[in-house]
Amino acid sequence: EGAVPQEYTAVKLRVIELPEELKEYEDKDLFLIAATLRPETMYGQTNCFVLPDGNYGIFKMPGDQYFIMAERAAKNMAYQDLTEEFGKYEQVGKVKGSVLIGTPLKAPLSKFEKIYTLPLLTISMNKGTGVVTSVPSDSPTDYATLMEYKNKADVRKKLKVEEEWVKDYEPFPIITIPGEESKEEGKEALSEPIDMIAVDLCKKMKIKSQKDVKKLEEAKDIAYKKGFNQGVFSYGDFIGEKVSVAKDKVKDMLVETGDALIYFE
Ligand code: A2H
Repeated sequence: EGAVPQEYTAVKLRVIELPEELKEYEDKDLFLIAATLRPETMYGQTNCFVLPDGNYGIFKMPGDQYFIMAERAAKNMAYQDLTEEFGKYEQVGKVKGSVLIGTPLKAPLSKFEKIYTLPLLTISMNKGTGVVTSVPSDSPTDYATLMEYKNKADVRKKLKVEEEWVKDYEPFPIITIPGEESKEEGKEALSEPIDMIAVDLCKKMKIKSQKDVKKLEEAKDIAYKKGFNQGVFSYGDFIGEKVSVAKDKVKDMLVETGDALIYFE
């Protein structure tokens, strides 16, 4: 943890079919809580990630809602006035990440009615909520991981991912990086527009797996900076607006509809 607090948007992905182990939550409002730095990309969600070996807690939150996330996050939320009583949180259960794999969710703003929970082996349980929502068009890690599950039967088998959970899900453009026109009359453009920065980078850098951590680290930085500084929405409620300007509008909208909360750590 650095000296400067990082602002995350904690996005609520509703559990729409319970795994056997969680049947007692049948008539409850139960959510996986994903921490993101890019709330404006939520239109592009195709799946959600958890760490199979991760220990998650189930926490009772105000309004009779139940959040699945790392206990660390619940504790932090307690000191940000997000729980029933300041400084306190109520844990009602626990669940291993592996139990959540394959769980269908309803993700706010996603164009898909239903997305699935998949494994991601590079999740740190000491950051955010330990749950990562996946936007393969704009996050290189998300793209590399989803494509690996779509294309490699052996990886699916090893990580217990069913083809059913990935086969109908493709990244789609939500943010365009405009091309650069030449200043000189009649000269060809300096660069072409890019409609899915993460896809572009993974292809150019030949990233093929969630295990290519070194390259992914580099790609992640480029995607993040370009998306924020140059990106323009091509999908959703703010088409044509710059990401740097409208990012907060999407974030505020998610908070106002009760689909997300602001969380610092
Ligand atoms: B981001 P930082 Cl479109 N372990 O959200 C590993 N990764 C985690 C995590 C954890 N415990 N908690 C959150 N993250 C991911 C969207 C996104 C993200 C896009 C592009 C880039 C990007 C959709 N996935 O992150 O270490 C989450 O993925 C690249 C910076 O705090 C979160 O934002 O900088 C980001 O990493 C937080 O990483």
